[in-house]
Amino acid sequence: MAVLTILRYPDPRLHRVAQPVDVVDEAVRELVRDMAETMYAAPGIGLAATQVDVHRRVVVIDVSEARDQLLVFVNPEIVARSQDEKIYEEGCLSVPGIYDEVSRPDRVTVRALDERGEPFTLDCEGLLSVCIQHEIDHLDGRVFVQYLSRLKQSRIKSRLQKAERAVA
Ligand code: QAP
Ligand code: CO
Repeated sequence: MAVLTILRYPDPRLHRVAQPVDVVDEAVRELVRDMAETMYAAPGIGLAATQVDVHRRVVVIDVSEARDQLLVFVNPEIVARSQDEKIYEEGCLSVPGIYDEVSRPDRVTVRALDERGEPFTLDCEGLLSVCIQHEIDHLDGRVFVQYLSRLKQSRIKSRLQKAERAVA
């Protein structure tokens, strides 16, 4: 097990499109374990492989209060979304310290493989719905700040670049 390095916006590698996993083998399960350890250590509620510079379609989520309900999604796909949208204040481990409102479909149905390669379908609402949509966006190379105005995006970029220089 290992805590992996999380890429920080505006790293261009966050905009790469992840490739589907063809076999859920031991290497994929090791990636899942490392991603879970990284997410819990952060701490965060969701992490996509893209954020740890692995461009494969793998997501881990735990929105439980007790942090003991890990959800693993390999090759996740949204197969249905509600017409009505909801606004939620989002953050991201790749955009530390920045939170802003994003509107997304209120409910989604997701199809994916679990860590054994077994297909499952999950109806998601509330925080889980926001989180899985946010994480699938990462796999498609999209970061939540891209839903904000150009002005906000450039402010966030300079803030994070300044913070990067301060630690360097
Ligand atoms: C995505 O985000 C998400 O800025 C997961 O300083 C967020 O785990 C989905 C975090 C909100 C739905 C709603 C962010 C930790 C964690 C930070 C996270 C930070 C430390 C973000
Ligand atoms: Co994120």
